[in-house]
Formats: sequence, C-alpha cells, structure tokens
Amino acid sequence: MLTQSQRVFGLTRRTAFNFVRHVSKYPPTIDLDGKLYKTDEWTNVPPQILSLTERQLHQDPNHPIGILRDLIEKNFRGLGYTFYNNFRPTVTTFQNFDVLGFPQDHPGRSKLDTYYLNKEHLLRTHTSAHEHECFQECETPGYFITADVYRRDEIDRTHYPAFHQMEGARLWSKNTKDLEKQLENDIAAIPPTEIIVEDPFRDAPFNVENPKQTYMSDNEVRLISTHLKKTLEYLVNLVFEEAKKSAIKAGSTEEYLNEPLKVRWVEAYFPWTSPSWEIEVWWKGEWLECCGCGLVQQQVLLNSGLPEDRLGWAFGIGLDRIAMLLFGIPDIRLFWSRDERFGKQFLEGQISTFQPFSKYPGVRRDVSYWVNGDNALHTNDLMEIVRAHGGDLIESVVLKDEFEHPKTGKKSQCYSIHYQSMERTLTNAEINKIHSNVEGDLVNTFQVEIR
Ligand code: FA5
Ligand code: MG
Repeated sequence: MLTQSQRVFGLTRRTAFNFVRHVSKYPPTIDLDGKLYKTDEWTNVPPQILSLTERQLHQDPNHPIGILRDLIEKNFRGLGYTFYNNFRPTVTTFQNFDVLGFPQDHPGRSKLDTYYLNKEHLLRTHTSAHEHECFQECETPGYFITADVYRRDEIDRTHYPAFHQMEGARLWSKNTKDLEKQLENDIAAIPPTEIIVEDPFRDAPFNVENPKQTYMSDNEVRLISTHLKKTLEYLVNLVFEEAKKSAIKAGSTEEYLNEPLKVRWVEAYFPWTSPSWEIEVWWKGEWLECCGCGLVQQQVLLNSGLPEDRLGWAFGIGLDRIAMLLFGIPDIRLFWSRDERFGKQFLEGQISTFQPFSKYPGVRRDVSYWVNGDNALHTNDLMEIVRAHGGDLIESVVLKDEFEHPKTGKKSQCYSIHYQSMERTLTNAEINKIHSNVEGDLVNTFQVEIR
C-alpha cells in the first residue's frame, strides 16, 4: 500500500516528467556507457550526437584519424611519453572546466557552445578535460591523450560537431640536480627540423599580458617554453612533410611542395596555462591555426596531488583539419561516412591521397523568418535544428541576410542551407521534406514567423 505522501509524490513526479518530456524533447534519463544520466534543464545533447560517441575513429587503425594518431605516436615512442587513447567522452563540469580554472562566466560553459547530458555531465569539449587524471596517474615524464571532442558549432566544410584532439604534456621537478642543464639536454634530444620559425617570443617568453608564474625562474620559463615549442615544431614538421610526400606521390606539382615549411607563434590565453601560445602553419597561402599550448598553471598540478616542485608544459592539437590536409580530404563530414568507397581507401601506416568517388550535386534552400522578440534564437541553436533534421546531408549553413524592419522593429534573418550528400544524388522530394521539418521546428521551438 502506498502512503498518501508517496502517492502524491509519485503522481507529481509523473506529471512533471510528462511535462518535461513534452517541452524539452529529452527522455527522463540518458543511458551512456552503462551509466544513467538524469536529464534536466541543462540537457541539450541530441541522439545523433550521442550516437557519434560510439565511433571512436581515432582507435581505428585504417581510418585517416587513426593513421594520423599512429604516425605521431610512432615518432614520439621512446621519448618518455605514455599514450592514453581510451577515455570515454562523458566528463563532469569539474573535469572539463573547474579543475582547469575556467571562470564561472567563461563562454565555453554555455549551453550554446557545449553539449550537456545534465547540469553536471557533458561531452568533453577538449582533451584537456583529462589532464587532471593523467597528471595523477602518469608514471613517465610526459603523456599524450587522443580522443573525440564535441562542440555545438556552425556547419561548413571544416566544422563538425565532433572532432578529435591530441593533448600532450611534460613535467620536470625543480629538485632535479642541475635542472637547467637537464632541460638543455632534453631540448637537444628533440630531433631537429628544417622548418622556418617566426617567433618573436623565443628569448623573451613572457610579458605583462602573457605573464610567467612566480614559482618559476626566468630561465626555467625560457627553457621549458623552448622545449614545448621545439616539440611542437617537430610534431608539425613530421606531419606536414608527410602531407607533401603524399601529394607529390599523387601527382601534384603545386609550388608549395618545393618550399620549406613555415610556422609562426602567436600569444594566446588559456585559463590553465601561462604563458600561452598558438602555433600556426603556413599552408597553401594561408595561416592555419592548429594547436594551443602553454606552461601549466601550478594550481592544476597541485589539484592533481602533485608536489610543489613540478613544472612543465601542455598542448592540445586538433587532428581533423590536419588529417584533411594530410589525406587531401575536401569535407570534414567524410571522416564520419560509412560508405565503403571512403573507408576502403585508407590502410594502416599509409598516408594516401583521397580519390573523390564523385561530386554529387547539391540543392540550396533558404529559410527566412521574423524572429520572435521574446525568444532569442542563437546561430548555434539554428545549426542544431538544421543538423537534427538534415544530419550529414547538410554541407553548410550561411547567414545570408539580416535586417530590422524600420517601422515595426522586428528582426528578420535569412539562412542559406546547402544540402549535399557525399554519397548520392538527393531528390527534390526528400529535401522539401527535410526543409519543411526545419521550418516547422523553428516555428515550434522558437516561435519564429516564416516569411
Ligand atoms: C583547446 O581546446 C585547448 N584545450 C588547447 C590547449 C591544451 C591549450 C593544453 C593549452 C594547453 P582550442 O579551442 O583553440 O584550444 O582548440 C585547439 C585546436 O583544436 C585548434 O587549434 C584547432 O586545431 C582544433 N579545433 C578547435 N575547434 C575546432 C572545430 N570546430 N573543428 C575542428 N577543429 C577544431
Ligand atoms: Mg583556438
């Protein structure tokens, strides 16, 4: 027999769930990796995104992302690193943000940018989410972590809501006998490269805007920064030299193939490193941002239970855009394709140039509407709705036009959606259906008025 209060509680709860389910579109719980996550007002991860967490492309030895990981790991074996490749993508807000010193109001924490399972759990937005546990566990001087990461983002050829990062870190102890000599030896042990480096900060690695941490001496900062930068130059060089070799093998005679590789260092900011930088690579006439890095904040090391004498660096490099260059892959969606004509082209240990199977025609459709003044519609929300209905048939979404009506003050937006499949020709009928679902969802969820 139920008591009166249990009956009331049960009833209230059921009603509440029905209500939540209707409004939020999410089930009461999400079952992921054998754990149940109770959904709440923070939940915003759609089923399609959850299903990507099963792919683990970086662990597939015959997939371009797996081949790239392997290429880098192979060249760092024997240099004192442990390799972690098995971390599951769900982490806590503590792991992804708090322990790294993200301020409470940092935009990265926003529901607009991040996929939450609930208030406390999210799909990691970067591999730095595992620095804390690796600093606790790792028994070698350094480590690498490769994993899939997730961000709510725009849609085009180089952006996908899931991509891959490789994290690296390396520590020393201040108690090492003659630490500076040791650092010099470790720098000398990094294989040299022919790369052209633009680095205004090499000899003066810190300043007021990009400060050093007070527990390190000036010379320690200079030496550890040099070790970090030479390590990344070595990494970038080995990948891009492979990219050139494979392009030449595929018959390319473009001019850039005869030029030495050029990189530049720019100052950056990350809450858990100081000083911090990004490395950019000059590739076919453009500077390509590929990696953030810096000297790890001592507080992060202390949070991991390490003693006060530890000091060192960390970096996080994006793998997908580099793999696109390395394998000549024109669209980031292809990595997720299950089409055999894609998968069969790549083999463990081999850098080969992608042979497009065909360029299937696309269909462009605009969606124009008046925004409901009480219901802000952020670009990332629109992208999510388009993605929910169009999935991998969406090649890009671009804001085409935006204006305010001079009399009514109403805001109008027009986005141009390019539907295009990597695998087949689309029919008008199927695009009409998807497009009207997109419009319907915008009306239901954000009360826009289609024009
Ligand atoms: C980070 O994610 C930091 N965790 C990097 C880091 C690690 C800094 C350790 C300091 C110490 P950022 O958001 O800039 O930083 O991303 C790092 C790299 O991931 C970028 O340089 C880029 O190569 C790649 N990246 C970022 N967003 C995307 C995206 N939407 N699609 C593909 N690659 C991306
Ligand atoms: Mg960046």
